[in-house]
Amino acid sequence: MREAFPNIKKIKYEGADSRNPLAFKHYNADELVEGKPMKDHLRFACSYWHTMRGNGQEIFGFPTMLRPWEDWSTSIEMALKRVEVFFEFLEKVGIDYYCFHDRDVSPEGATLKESHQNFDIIAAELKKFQDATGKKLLWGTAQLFMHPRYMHGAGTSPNVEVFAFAAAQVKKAMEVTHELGGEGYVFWGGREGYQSLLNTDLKRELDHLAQFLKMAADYKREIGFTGQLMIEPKAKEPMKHQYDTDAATTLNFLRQYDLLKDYSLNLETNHAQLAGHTMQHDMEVAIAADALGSIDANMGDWQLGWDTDQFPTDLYITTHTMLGVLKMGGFTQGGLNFDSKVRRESFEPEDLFHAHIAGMDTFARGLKIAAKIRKDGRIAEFVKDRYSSWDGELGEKIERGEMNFRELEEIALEMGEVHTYKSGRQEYLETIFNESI
Ligand code: XLS
Ligand code: NI
Ligand code: NI
Repeated sequence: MREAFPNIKKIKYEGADSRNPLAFKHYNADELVEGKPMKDHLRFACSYWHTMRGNGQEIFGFPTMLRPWEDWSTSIEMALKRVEVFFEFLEKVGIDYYCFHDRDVSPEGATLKESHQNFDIIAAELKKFQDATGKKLLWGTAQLFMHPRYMHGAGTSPNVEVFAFAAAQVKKAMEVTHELGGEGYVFWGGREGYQSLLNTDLKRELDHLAQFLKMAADYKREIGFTGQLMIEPKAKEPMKHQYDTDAATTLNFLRQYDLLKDYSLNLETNHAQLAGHTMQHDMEVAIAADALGSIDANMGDWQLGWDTDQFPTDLYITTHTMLGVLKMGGFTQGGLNFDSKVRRESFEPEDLFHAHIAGMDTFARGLKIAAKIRKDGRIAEFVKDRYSSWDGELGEKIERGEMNFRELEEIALEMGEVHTYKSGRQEYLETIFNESI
């Protein structure tokens, strides 16, 4: 096949002074940060759905994307051709990992059996290109939200036949992810929620979802798949309410059903924002529970209440994100998956490169700034000092669970009043943060 991006060569690092739009200014894959190459800190992944299947269509407008290799059909031939284009893209942009849904890469057939067969053909092609290029699968997933059969949910459907169908689809997607050496498997419950509580048995739906996830974890063990299983929280859209609302809600669900041993979280920046949080907040919550598996890197727009999936170009967000990643000691099987799409006005093939370069450079800077803040140490030192009263005998005894209310009352009566207060110094800390940028 003729190259899909004939005018674009492999993107190189040229440094901050470069004016070449098709070069990295900050992402220098092998440059060491805190003793580790940037590419191993960041572990970028490209999402097949946005990059290969996004056509720019939205509710008020027809497709806008110019994709010379596309016939926009659902034929197997087209699906095979897309794989080739995708790997050319990965090679040229210098991204080592990718993520997919079963139905992004291969067309749905007339029956489940036919869908499985289509998927096998494409999986073999993906394997061939992985072997030839050394590119790897970060995670796979099953698309359980587009087809009308899932209108009422998949694992939470009121229709048991749909539940069975969804289980079969996940089983197959997990097998293929395993065959392709995937490092993870994600559950994003786009339809696992409700539009109205008038027609919903919430308790029963949550019980079913837990059963679904339990069977998935059992099957993972059965086939010897060693990738991590992850839930991707999202508050809403397409449903009015989604059960995996945010990190804290999802962790509570996993704990309640004893699933925390098998599942971690795949957090998405835009989803944290939809829940009314920052990504930094959801990351802190997940890290505190030792359950941050991977990240869908993008960003939303604070003026809009939906999942705009923009490429992450906000330095504050990428810096906070990388501070969290460094704090937890880096990814193991996770990475930064660009669950991001070009704006429908950015319709040329070349825009796919500009968008990924923008996201990669912004994350590279976020990483360097985060490392600088850590090296500077003033913020960490401040936080440590803020809690220093707990480092004395009283604090240690309380933390060890060796005190009771009666004893504390005695101490408080003796004190008469609290006399030592320290400022929170928020503005001072924000200035240190800004100095590092
Ligand atoms: C949608 C989700 C989806 C998941 C994978 O909002 O982000 O793309 O990442 O199903
Ligand atoms: Ni996502
Ligand atoms: Ni999303």
